[in-house]
Amino acid sequence: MTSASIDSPTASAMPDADATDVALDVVRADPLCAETPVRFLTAPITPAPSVYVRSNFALPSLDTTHTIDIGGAVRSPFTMSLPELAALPQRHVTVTMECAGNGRLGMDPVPPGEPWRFGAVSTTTWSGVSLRTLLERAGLAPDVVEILGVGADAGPRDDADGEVRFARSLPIADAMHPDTIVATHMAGAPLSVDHGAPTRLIVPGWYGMASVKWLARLEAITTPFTGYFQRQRYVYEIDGTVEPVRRSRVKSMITSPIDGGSCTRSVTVQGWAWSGAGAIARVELAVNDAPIWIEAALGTPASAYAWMPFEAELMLPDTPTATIWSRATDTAGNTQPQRIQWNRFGYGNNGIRGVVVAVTAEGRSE
Ligand SMILES: Nc1nc2c(c(=O)[nH]1)N[C@H]1C(S)=C(S)[C@@H](COP(=O)(O)O)O[C@H]1N2
Ligand SMILES: [Mo]
Repeated sequence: MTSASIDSPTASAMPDADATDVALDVVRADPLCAETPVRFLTAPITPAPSVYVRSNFALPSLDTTHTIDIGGAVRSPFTMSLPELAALPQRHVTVTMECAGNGRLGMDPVPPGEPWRFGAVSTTTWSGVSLRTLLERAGLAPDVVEILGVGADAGPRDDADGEVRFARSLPIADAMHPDTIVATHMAGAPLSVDHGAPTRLIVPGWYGMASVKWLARLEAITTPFTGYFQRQRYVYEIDGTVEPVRRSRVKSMITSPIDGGSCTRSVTVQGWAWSGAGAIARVELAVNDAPIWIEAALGTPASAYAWMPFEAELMLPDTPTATIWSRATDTAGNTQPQRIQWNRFGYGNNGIRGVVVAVTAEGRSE
């Protein structure tokens, strides 16, 4: 393990003394892009005001008269109002959602894009109606391959002509999964504007870009979508090849001790692991350059889509600082790589990461 790959900025790990009541670490003010501060990442369910926010364009202001159009290659297109949505059977899903750009600052060289550190990930409960219920009512044509979610937000982009609207597609199987929902609530309260009020998609297991906010239209399409956010952004672009970003890669994060903090040699290490490809099978920890991986104990996640808690007791070496690494493996057999293959826009950084701590000698006051 090289210390180069732990290049982890620790600004959020060392908040100002009076910053403890700040709910979010702002990455960009307008439109708001903000991370969950590390001190809130220890909670299994992220406090609602600290759920990360990522918006590409000026926020659309939609009110309670907002409706969703369901159309495209369907038997009976229709328009759904919010009261009609509220009258349908409600589903609740607790989901760990991560922005595909999370950890971009840990890549070398740092790719263009919002400068996310490691807090663009949160876990909360979303409530609404299964997307499937709406699609069944519309009646999909037999040749439908994807469902397109279109947001009410749009704006100019440097590398596109005219206005670009936020839109993202899902394969039929993911769209028809009962836990893919058209959500109206987060953590038991109506969605805030930042989180997509009055209604958005939630796609468990996928990076955040699939969960289209300010949902205006659902369209059944018979050829794969090729819009801006499917082919120019939220893509893994490597040596000219382009692959849309989809499910979340297996990843882990140590939340205690915190990066840049201190601890005694004998320390309880805790954190979270998650994957869009399956449950977490194993989390291992290592210290400094020792090629010895110690298996952590796994706990019980809040749901099948929520991050897995892990914990282990370690004895750190008698050195002033130590780096503690975590590495997760999912039940599909994916393990976090030492370092990801660099991609042009800096998505999907699930490379093994270490937290650097100052080691306080026991029995000695410093
Ligand atoms: N309409 C619309 N939906 C969107 C976005 C957006 O800019 N516009 N951003 C996406 C991205 S990149 C992420 S990571 C998630 C973030 O959801 P949150 O702001 O509720 O955390 O919303 C997704 N849905
Ligand atoms: Mo994102």
